[in-house]
Amino acid sequence: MKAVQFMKVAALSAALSTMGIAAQAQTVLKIGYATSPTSHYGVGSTVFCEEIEKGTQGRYTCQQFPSSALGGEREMIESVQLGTLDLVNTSTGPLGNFVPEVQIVDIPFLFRDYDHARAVMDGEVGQDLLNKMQQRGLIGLAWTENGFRHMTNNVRPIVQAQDASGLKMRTMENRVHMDGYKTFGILPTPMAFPELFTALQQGTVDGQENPIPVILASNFSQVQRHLSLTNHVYSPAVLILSPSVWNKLSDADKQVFLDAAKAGSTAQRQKVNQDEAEGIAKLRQDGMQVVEQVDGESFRQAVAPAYAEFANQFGADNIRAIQAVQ
Ligand code: EAX
Repeated sequence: MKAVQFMKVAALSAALSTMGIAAQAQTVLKIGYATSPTSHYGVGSTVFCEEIEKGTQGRYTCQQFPSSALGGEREMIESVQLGTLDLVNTSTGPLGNFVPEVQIVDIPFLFRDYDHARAVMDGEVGQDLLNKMQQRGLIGLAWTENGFRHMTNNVRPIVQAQDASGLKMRTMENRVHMDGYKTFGILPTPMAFPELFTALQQGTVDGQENPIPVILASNFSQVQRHLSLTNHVYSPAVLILSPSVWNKLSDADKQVFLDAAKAGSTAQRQKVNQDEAEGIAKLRQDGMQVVEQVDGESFRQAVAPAYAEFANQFGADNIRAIQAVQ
């Protein structure tokens, strides 16, 4: 009797441990981002998830939390650092609060165009910054993209810097942006992204600034009348993994994750390109008044004096090195 019972227990525990191994063999990673599943962040994250699933033969899969379901970008980065969230695909907006060196890429009018920005982020400067993240408990897998930012507001069309003067604008929780935008005369109001739509709706702020893909995905045309293609700052984004996951990966799996992040980045940037090409007509249809010919020089002149402070903070050589990338 006793022997039979023992055998039963042994068989049961063997079965359980097999199940245990099976359950452990499939890890579901939680990934969060600010906008909808069909937005640029959704497209990039989905490709990343498909690629890690393929590359690890299904040992790693994702559960996606789009549309700020897990909070603002600052909160998501914090969660990834703590290991309560596995991945975040986030703009650099609040990232400088964790990795101060990253703020250099948030300087207004630093990048000439998409080709320049992508070359810098995928080159030595970008790689250095990814390495810096590692020292702060964040594994930067690859630079993705949010896009060049443009201003929207409910007061007047912005053609030159002076038109922005006196407007109360929501900004990201980003010192460099705030310092830069003050030179345009804007009254910067830092706020987490999930609060933004309501703030615009209720008139807590006059306006905001974001790339076309975000303006589209967030239906800002419902609550903002004017859009000006100011291109005043490039908004990089990055796919960040928690060290608690990274440290458990084999070398081969690490490579799969890095390659998947690259593929995700390519897809995300393609979606940004597509939104830039098709989105403005859509926003016009939705009733926005669009200023395409902005006096960029007036903005550049306004921000020029702030470059002395940026040079102090980040090093004139480092800024010049970014500007020199072809
Ligand atoms: O990353 O906060 C912002 O305005 C960001 O551009 C948005 O969360 C997408």
